Amino acid sequence: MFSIILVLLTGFLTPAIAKLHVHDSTFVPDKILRITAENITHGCLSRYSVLVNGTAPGPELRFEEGQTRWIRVYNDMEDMNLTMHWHGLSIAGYPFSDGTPQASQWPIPPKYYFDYELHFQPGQAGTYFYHSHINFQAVSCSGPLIIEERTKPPYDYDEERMVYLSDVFNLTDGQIFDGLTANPFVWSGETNGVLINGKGVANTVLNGSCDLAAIAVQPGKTYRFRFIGATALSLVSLAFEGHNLSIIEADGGYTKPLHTSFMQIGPGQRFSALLTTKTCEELQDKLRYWIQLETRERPALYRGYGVLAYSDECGIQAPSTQAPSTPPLTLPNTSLGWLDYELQPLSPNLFPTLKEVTRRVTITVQQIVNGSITWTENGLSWTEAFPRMPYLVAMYEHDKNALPNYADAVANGGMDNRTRAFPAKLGEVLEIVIQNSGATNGGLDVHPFHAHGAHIWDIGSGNGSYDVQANEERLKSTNPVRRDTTMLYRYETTTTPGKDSGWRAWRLRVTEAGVWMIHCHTLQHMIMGMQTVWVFGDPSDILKLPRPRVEGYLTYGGGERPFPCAYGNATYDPKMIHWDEEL
Ligand SMILES: *[C@@H]1O[C@H](CO)[C@@H](O)[C@H](O)[C@H]1NC(C)=O
Ligand SMILES: *[C@@H]1O[C@H](CO)[C@@H](O)[C@H](O)[C@H]1NC(C)=O
Ligand SMILES: *[C@@H]1O[C@H](CO)[C@@H](O)[C@H](O)[C@H]1NC(C)=O
Ligand SMILES: *[C@@H]1O[C@H](CO)[C@@H](O)[C@H](O)[C@H]1NC(C)=O
Ligand SMILES: *[C@@H]1O[C@H](CO)[C@@H](O)[C@H](O)[C@H]1NC(C)=O
Ligand SMILES: *[C@@H]1O[C@H](CO)[C@@H](O)[C@H](O)[C@H]1NC(C)=O
Ligand SMILES: *[C@@H]1O[C@H](CO)[C@@H](O)[C@H](O)[C@H]1NC(C)=O
Ligand SMILES: *[C@@H]1O[C@H](CO)[C@@H](O)[C@H](O)[C@H]1NC(C)=O
Ligand SMILES: *[C@@H]1O[C@H](CO)[C@@H](O)[C@H](O)[C@H]1NC(C)=O
Ligand SMILES: *[C@@H]1O[C@H](CO)[C@@H](O)[C@H](O)[C@H]1NC(C)=O
Ligand SMILES: *[C@@H]1O[C@H](CO)[C@@H](O)[C@H](O)[C@H]1NC(C)=O
Ligand SMILES: [Cu+2]
Repeated sequence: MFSIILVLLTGFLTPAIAKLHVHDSTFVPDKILRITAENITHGCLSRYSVLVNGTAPGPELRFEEGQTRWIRVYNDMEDMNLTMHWHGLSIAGYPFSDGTPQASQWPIPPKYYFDYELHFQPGQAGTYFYHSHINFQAVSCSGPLIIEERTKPPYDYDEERMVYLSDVFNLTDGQIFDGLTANPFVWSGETNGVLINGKGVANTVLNGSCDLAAIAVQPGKTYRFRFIGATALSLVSLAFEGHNLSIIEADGGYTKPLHTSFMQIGPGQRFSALLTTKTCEELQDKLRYWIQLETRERPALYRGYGVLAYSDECGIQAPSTQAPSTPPLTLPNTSLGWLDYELQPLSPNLFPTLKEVTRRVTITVQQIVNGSITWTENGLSWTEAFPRMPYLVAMYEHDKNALPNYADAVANGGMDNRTRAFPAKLGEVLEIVIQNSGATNGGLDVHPFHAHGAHIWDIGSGNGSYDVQANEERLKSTNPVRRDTTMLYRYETTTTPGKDSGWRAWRLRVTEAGVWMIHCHTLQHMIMGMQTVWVFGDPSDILKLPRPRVEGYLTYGGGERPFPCAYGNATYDPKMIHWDEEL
């Protein structure tokens, strides 16, 4: 009897552990990111911030679709956890790589590192970014992530340029987090400045002492501008003096060209647009054109600038950059429903029709003001502090208390209250309606909603309550695009408490098994509870490998443990699964 068990055990364990890869010095990650917390000057303001390789934004990462790559992320901080999320990428099949703390993985403890294995599915070429998913870290701990096509992009252009937008706050991440979660509640303060490519002026008058972003261009060329909304809070309206744009990509998907004179970019959104520069003749004697940006939907308006700087090959002398004394451009007020029902995919995208929809889930969001201030989704909040362990880990632990109950969830409009998770079966076609409603004090806000895991088909937005038939009429003769972050607007600034007041709707084919999040991308709102967790597929769909192979992923790092560990440190080489070999 004993020997049978021994044979069974060794027969089971030995090959299993042998198939783990030791990431010792012979393992060379494709990219390395080192995360520190340091004092840095952003836009003339000194602040203690979380940085990637010592800078904000962090270094650009560039990969090709079809590749599988390893990115090592070192948490060099003394006292803070870390995860890294690859915003917009669909990485089903690589279950512990999505970087959501307490959803798909344990955070990386201080002085540990984690090797993220990422696969860039064909068809995903486009503009993304990476950012920490912990507390307020993403205000500075982020950087561009570009996926290139293996062959040629579908549009011709000469070169690329980046417009990476980020916020600067006076208070530190820790002060902001503490205030937002305190009773009485303390607000973070408004943004102190929106930077372009890490440059700009925080809350002071422009006077040249603080560098503006200068984006160098040459006459007579076509540029692909990549816009990345890495702001924490700011919904940004932005335009180029004397130049229009043609949008060709939204959130990693190519679109038919759409002409526009301005951009409106919320936290988490990305776009590409073509910009054709003027010829020497058209330039006449002007080599510098303002890029003007303004925040929207906040009590204070921040206005900032960058410069589109032409080279002087036309024989004109470039003047020094003088701050405009009055704004050169008039940017539009919030354009409600910007691009909705208008933007079209470049190629057919299998849009799920209303007939195909198997279930509608409405998430009503509401702010509860009662000393503390929290955001609720169908009456409940979700933050990292809620689950005892990450949902993916709980599934391996067979922790019945942590597994969402599908029947309960369906009976309760989509959410299982006990685990506060939204489970769905593979093959379902969901219609997800995010419904804005008046706060307990009547307030309303705007929210950039972001979906992890798979791109959704955006079916628009509107005032009041969602009306299926009315929206179906509006969708006629449109071709919805796939997105991962779209805006829930407000159509008035206050209303009756609890009254439906604006909606955003999506359709989603549930194909990617895993634990994914859908949340507002305003970092303050996330900390205040505006997040949901979705579990796609049954445990048998999600748990592709049995224990003990995944054991190293199941405990928060550090300490002695009987099994190999997937998190490494200065004295311990992690033992990891190479998921690409298993699929
Ligand atoms: C980040 O810094 C590390 C060393 O500090 C370096 O090895 C790595 O290449 C840098 N990463 C990028 C993407 O530049
Ligand atoms: C950052 O600056 C603050 C305020 O000047 C100072 O108290 C703190 O010690 C500095 N921290 C580091 C890590 O240099
Ligand atoms: C880091 O994460 C672990 C696991 O979730 C948690 O127990 C711990 O309190 C966190 N540490 C900090 C400093 O937030
Ligand atoms: C940030 O601090 C500066 C300098 O003290 C102050 O002028 C500004 O009003 C502050 N901004 C915010 C949004 O709190
Ligand atoms: C301009 O910059 C100087 C040098 O940093 C600073 O002392 C001054 O206060 C700034 N002026 C304004 C109006 O912001
Ligand atoms: C930009 O487009 C607007 C119409 O959308 C047009 O009125 C304007 O002349 C265009 N400007 C340039 C520089 O092409
Ligand atoms: C924006 O809205 C304000 C207030 O309704 C109005 O006064 C202003 O003219 C509007 N600006 C533009 C550019 O439409
Ligand atoms: C305030 O509202 C939150 C969210 O509904 C709730 O958890 C908390 O108990 C309430 N606090 C008080 C003092 O009513
Ligand atoms: C789930 O929680 C919400 C909000 O607290 C409540 O309204 C609802 O009745 C609960 N549903 C179930 C099935 O417990
Ligand atoms: C949205 O609907 C409310 C209630 O019907 C109305 O008061 C408000 O003017 C509408 N807002 C817009 C922008 O249409
Ligand atoms: C490094 O990791 C190993 C395995 O988790 C752990 O036993 C050890 O205590 C860690 N060392 C340090 C310095 O944290
Ligand atoms: Cu929000």
